[in-house]
Amino acid sequence: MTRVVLVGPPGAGKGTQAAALSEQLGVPHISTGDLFRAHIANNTELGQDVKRYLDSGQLVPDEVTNEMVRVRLDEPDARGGFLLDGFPRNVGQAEVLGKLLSAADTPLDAVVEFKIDEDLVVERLLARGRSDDSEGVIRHRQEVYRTETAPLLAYYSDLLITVDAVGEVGEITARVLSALRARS
Ligand code: B4P
Repeated sequence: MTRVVLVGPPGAGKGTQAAALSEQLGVPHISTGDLFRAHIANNTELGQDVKRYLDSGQLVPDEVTNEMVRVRLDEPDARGGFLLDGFPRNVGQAEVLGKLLSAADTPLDAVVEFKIDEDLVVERLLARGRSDDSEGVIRHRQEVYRTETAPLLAYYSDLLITVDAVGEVGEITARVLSALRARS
């Protein structure tokens, strides 16, 4: 199981779990959110372009996101597998990913959904306090998740593994690993 997508509402713990899972599975953690934030921190042209989307909790336009991911997946460390965290985030992005992977004859192995109650994550995110973690922006990101990202669950129904994302970080990692092993 080396080509895995993580899906879940904002603050479900995708980034937290991806860090642990990447070590266990020996594949790189590729987070579109982290890639965008690195561009913003380095004040690149792309960073200047995407900052307003992150600050308001909107999705960055697909053409920008898809191209950034295409370049990242082409790097040598991603050729043997990856954990994609936060991408795809809508069906259009999923279609682009499908084409990229089928051109390389490297299909996805699994899509892991982190299931958690929306109100629980608001507390977590407010405690984290990132610049896009104000209550209004969090609620907007949740709405974007429901309308844009949740349809991916049906799109990926054949590959979908749903994991309860409530509990200790280590417990949740163990749940994901055992669900991935059960499928392979
Ligand atoms: P992301 O960076 O993907 O942010 P996220 O969904 O809010 O975070 P995640 O679910 O990874 O939560 P985390 O582990 O950090 O996206 C940010 C923005 O980037 C988007 O709004 C959008 O603008 C843009 N973007 C990203 N990808 C895009 C795409 N494909 N297309 C277009 N735009 C895109 O955990 C959150 C908090 O919970 C942390 O403080 C953590 O410590 C805590 N936590 C984690 N697990 C816990 C547990 N088990 N118990 C208690 N607390 C826990």
